[in-house]
Amino acid sequence: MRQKVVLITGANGEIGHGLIHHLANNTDANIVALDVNPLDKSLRDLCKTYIVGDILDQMLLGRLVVEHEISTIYHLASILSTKAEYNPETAHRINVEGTMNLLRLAVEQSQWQGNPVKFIYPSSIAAYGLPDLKQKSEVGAVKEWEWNYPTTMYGCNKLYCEHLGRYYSSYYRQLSADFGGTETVDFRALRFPGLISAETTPTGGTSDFGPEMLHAAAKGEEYKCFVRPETTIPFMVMPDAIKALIDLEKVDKSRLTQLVYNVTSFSVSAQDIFNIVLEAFPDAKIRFAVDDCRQRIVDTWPESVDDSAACEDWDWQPDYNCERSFHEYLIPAIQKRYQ
Ligand code: AKB
Repeated sequence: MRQKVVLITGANGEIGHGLIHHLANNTDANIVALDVNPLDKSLRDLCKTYIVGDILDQMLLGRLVVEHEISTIYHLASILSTKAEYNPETAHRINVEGTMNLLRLAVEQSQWQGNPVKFIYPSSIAAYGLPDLKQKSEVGAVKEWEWNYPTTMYGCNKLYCEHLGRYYSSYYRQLSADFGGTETVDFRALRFPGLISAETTPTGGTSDFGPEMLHAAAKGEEYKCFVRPETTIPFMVMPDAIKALIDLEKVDKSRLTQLVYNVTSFSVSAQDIFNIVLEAFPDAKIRFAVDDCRQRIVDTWPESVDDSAACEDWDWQPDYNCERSFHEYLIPAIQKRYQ
């Protein structure tokens, strides 16, 4: 008998770390972790198995379903917004073709099992694209269907993959004779703001100035913040991001009125983060040195997002506001980590 498992792609990343810890400590899920790099040693004992491999490797994915009955997929693997701009075509392959491979696997698994496989997909505020700073300051909290004009390859990939999720869950092979008669994937996506974790630092994102400022200050390292002080975007700490993924996975499908949900916690400027960091680490060596290219990207992202649909449909509420995020989670944990 094949065992029921939860598949996590991009398991070595920031969200992967938090999610694996959560699932291992709070559920009896058998975790199969997949990443292009060997899984961090600290995570290995928490997983049933870990596989080093590429989501573009069809043979590898084929072998996965031979060996496991996959009930839920957390598809976390992706190339983030800054990194993707250095090689947009490669990013497209990984972010889009990789996602399609997993969606296809999920549909096939759903049909074999006679039950929909849940596909939990972290999308991003990068799916939005505001035309200029005037609009950015005037539009307020954006709703899921507004300003869907991303300017980065990563943002385009995320938005398109949300649509692919809708296609694979409702219209896949819509001309086939048995269309509608078989189970399809149960796709659910979250649009995350910039994420900040006390345990890991991000690589290749453009919201990274927030976490990088904090971690550099705690390590006593110099840091050049690459956006202007007044630059504002929404953020969320990792425990809330994990909570959002878990809550969305758990909720009964009948309560969901859409496939893609904004979630947010607090909106702050780079200057706000600088002030909080300096108060906690008075010797921090941080200065602002704007990188015009990365600034242009952040300028297209909204100052805040409207997460009322998530609040109404599945009772979403972050546990951490700005005050609690920094003073009860980030600063104490980071101080301890780099002591
Ligand atoms: C990035 O900066 O690319 C990500 C994101 C906002 O999705 N952190």
